Amino acid sequence: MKRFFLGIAAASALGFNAAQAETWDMPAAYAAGNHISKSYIAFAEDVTANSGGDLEIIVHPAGSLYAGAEILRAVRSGQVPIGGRYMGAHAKEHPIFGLDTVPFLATDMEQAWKLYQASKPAIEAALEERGMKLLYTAPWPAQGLFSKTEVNSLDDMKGVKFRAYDASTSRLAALMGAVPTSTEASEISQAFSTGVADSMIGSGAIGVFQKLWDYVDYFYKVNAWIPKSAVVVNKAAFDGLSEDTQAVVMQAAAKAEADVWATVDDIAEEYNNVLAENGMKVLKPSEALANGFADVGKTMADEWAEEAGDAGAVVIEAYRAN
Ligand code: PCA
Repeated sequence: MKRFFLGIAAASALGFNAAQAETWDMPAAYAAGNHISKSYIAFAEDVTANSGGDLEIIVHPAGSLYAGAEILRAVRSGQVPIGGRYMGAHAKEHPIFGLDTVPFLATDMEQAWKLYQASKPAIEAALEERGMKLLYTAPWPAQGLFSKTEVNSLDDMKGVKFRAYDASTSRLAALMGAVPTSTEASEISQAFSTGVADSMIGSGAIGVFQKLWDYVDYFYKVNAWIPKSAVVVNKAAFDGLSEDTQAVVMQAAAKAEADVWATVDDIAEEYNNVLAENGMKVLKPSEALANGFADVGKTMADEWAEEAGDAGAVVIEAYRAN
């Protein structure tokens, strides 16, 4: 009997089984050590361990396989079966992808989770139209302002060189009168060391892993928005898995999602502590600065609503109702 089972195991290891063992490369844009990449790695290890060798997922962080801007297209076209990507950067393809980058709509994790739940059906539908499936999302800490010089109000941002990472942060720069330049997170050091950027919006996560203390002295906790990165899979690749392996993937995704949402607040605080330990001034924004951001936020919320139309209004309503 034992020998019989071993025989089957050997046969499937040699590829005689219908569902063959697969290895999936998973590109990701951000540093290996940050909480988003770590979540992907835990998810990948979970799938690899629990699929009985049917599916191994290997995460390639820091843009080493594809740059952030290319990841969604690579998954969509099937160049890679799976990827992790900052969702807000795709707002031009569908406004729902950018809802979580509308300033001040959700400013703590509880609100961010509600916003996610309210928008999830629309996000899933937009991905499905593009041949992809949402596995889970991982939140970034709330976004704050990094600056070389002290910023007491938005007047201090006029003409300042500002690193943007998507259309929303470019728009924010324009509304502040700053001068945007777009770079991947992996190119932040280069942008600041060559004087292309003197300020940026981001989270402590980026501040820590790009060692922003080498370039800037101030981090203002504006809590402007809580963006998410999404783990998405090519639909055909997912459908090609056995039912058992699909279930393993979905379970690992649910676990990774629960874990990262439950721990992000503590992690965010640790990141801010590391910034301070390295000499940065981690501050609450002045009232004038907070008000300035609130005004810009209103403009951007109106612009999003116009762009997203009735479908967007339904999502906002669902969010507010909870
Ligand atoms: N920083 C990312 C996106 C989210 C965040 O906090 C970036 O700077 O590219």
